[in-house]
Amino acid sequence: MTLKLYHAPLTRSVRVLWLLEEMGLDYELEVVPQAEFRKVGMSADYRKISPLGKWPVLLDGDQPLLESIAIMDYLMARYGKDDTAGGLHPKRDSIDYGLYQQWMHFGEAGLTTGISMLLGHTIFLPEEQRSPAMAAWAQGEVEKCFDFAGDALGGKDYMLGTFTAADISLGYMVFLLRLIGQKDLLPENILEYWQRLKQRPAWQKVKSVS
Ligand SMILES: N[C@@H](CCC(=O)N[C@@H](CS)C(=O)NCC(=O)O)C(=O)O
Repeated sequence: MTLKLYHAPLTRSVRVLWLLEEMGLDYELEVVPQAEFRKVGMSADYRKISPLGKWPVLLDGDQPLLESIAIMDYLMARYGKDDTAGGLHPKRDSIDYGLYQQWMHFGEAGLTTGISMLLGHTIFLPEEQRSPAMAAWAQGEVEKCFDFAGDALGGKDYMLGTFTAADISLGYMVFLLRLIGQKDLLPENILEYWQRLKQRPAWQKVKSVS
């Protein structure tokens, strides 16, 4: 097995790096420095493995794979220790697996529209093109989504009770919102959840790669 992760710190490739560490797999890491992120993303060489110029990309042998959640599912299915990938997901034929999939995908599919609009209209677009109305709408969407996640978390430590890969998916978005100064959109128990997540040994490794 030769796994190679193309990683851009702070981006969704954090999820894959975090999972590789949780699984204890061997992998190569190719890190793009923050300052070169845009330039490398547009380069013809990088576009050969990532046609949209995005991160993450996982190479398994010669095969490039895109989409952080799909890559996580793949790694656990192919290289997981047992039928729960060593406890990183519930058994596939259990009712909990449905709930696990819900949170796994909610972390990306459910949250991306609001978070992308928020990023665009508070950071990425030139100031004169930003719409305060769109930023306010996006904040409302993100807040609604995290109220839902916070209600479901309740007093539990993790979304399914015990730590699973779904916490990596959702946890990355909590990390991102804090990073962009939008922590006020998060309920108190989600902020506490993040404090727990960042104690994990695998997160220490993610944090050390920049
Ligand atoms: N749904 C994709 C999103 C990938 C994505 O948008 N990555 C961003 C960073 S988080 C990126 O590489 N952006 C660079 C660009 O669009 O130029 C995933 O989960 O992997």
